[in-house]
Amino acid sequence: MIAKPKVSAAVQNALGSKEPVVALESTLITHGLPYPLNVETALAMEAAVRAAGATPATIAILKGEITVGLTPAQIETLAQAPPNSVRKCSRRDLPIAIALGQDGATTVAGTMIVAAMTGIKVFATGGIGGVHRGQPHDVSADLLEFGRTAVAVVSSGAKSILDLPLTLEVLETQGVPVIGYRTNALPAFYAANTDLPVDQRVDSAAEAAAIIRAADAIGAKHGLLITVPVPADKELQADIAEEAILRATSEAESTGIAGKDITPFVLSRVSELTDGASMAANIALLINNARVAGQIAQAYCQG
Ligand code: PSU
Ligand code: MN
Repeated sequence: MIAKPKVSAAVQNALGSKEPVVALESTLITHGLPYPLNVETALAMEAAVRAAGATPATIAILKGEITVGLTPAQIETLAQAPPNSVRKCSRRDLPIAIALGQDGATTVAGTMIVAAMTGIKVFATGGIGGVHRGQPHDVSADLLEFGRTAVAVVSSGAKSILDLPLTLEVLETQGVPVIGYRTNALPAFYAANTDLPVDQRVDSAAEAAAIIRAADAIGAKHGLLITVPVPADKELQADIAEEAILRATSEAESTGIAGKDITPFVLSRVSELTDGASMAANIALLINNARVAGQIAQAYCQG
C-alpha cells in the first residue's frame, strides 16, 4: 500500500485543472528561523506564490500523516512547537515519522519526495543542503535527492556555510543542471555571487520552464536546481558572511555539534554574529524565491 498524502482542497483543485502549484518546505519554519519570524516568513512566501498566480503547498508530516497544503493554523502550530519536538525529516526520517505518528518538518529532500508523489513540479526554498566544509563525507541527503527526484528547486544556491565547489561536483556527478536565474555565477545564499559559474543562465521564467519541460521530455528522473541571487538591498557582504560562517562552523566543531544539528546551529549563530543581518538576507531571499518559483510554475503550466 502506498501512503497517500493528505492534500488540501485548494492544491487538489489547482493540480486537477493543471494550474500552477509551488511546494514549500517546513524545516525552515521549525529549524531555520525563530518564532515569530518563521511563521511570518512562511505566510509571506505563500503570499508571494499567490501574487505570482500560483497556489502554495506548504508540506509537513502532521501526526504521521503526509500533509500537502498546510493551513495557516497548522503553520502557526509548527512555528510555535518547542525546539526538537518536531522531527527534521529528510529521506531517511520519513518512514520513521510516519510509522510513529510524529510531527515532522520536511527538508529539501523530504519536500522533493512529497512534491513528486503529489505531482508538484516546482518547489521554492532558501538554500539547499550540500557538502559540509572540512567534512567532505557529510553530504546532505538533499544533494542525492536531486539525483533521483524530478522536481525543480528554486533556491539561492546552497547555503554558504557549505563547501560550494564540492557541492557543485556532487550535483554534476548526478546529472543535475544548475541554472542561474538572471545570474552567470552561483549565488552564495547570503551573498549574491561566487566565482563559480552556473551551467546556464536564463533571464525569464519562460526560459526556466522550457528547460524543465525538456527534462520531462527526455524522461529525466533527476531534479533541476534553479538559483536566484538574494535581493541586492538585503545582501550580506561576502567577507562579513564568511567571517561569521568560519567562526560558527569552528564553534560547532569544538562543541561537538554534528549531523542534522549543524545546519540549524550555524544558521542561528551566524545571525547572532551579524546582528541579524544574515537573517534579514535569509528572509528576503526566501520570499523572493517563492515569487520566482510562482512565475516559473505559471510559465511551466502555460507551455
Ligand atoms: N533554507 C533556509 N533555511 C533552512 C533550510 C533551507 O533558508 O533551514 C533547511 C532545508 O530544509 C535544507 C536543510 O534541506 O536546511 C539542510 O539541512 P542539512 O544540511 O542537515 O541537510
Ligand atoms: Mn548533514
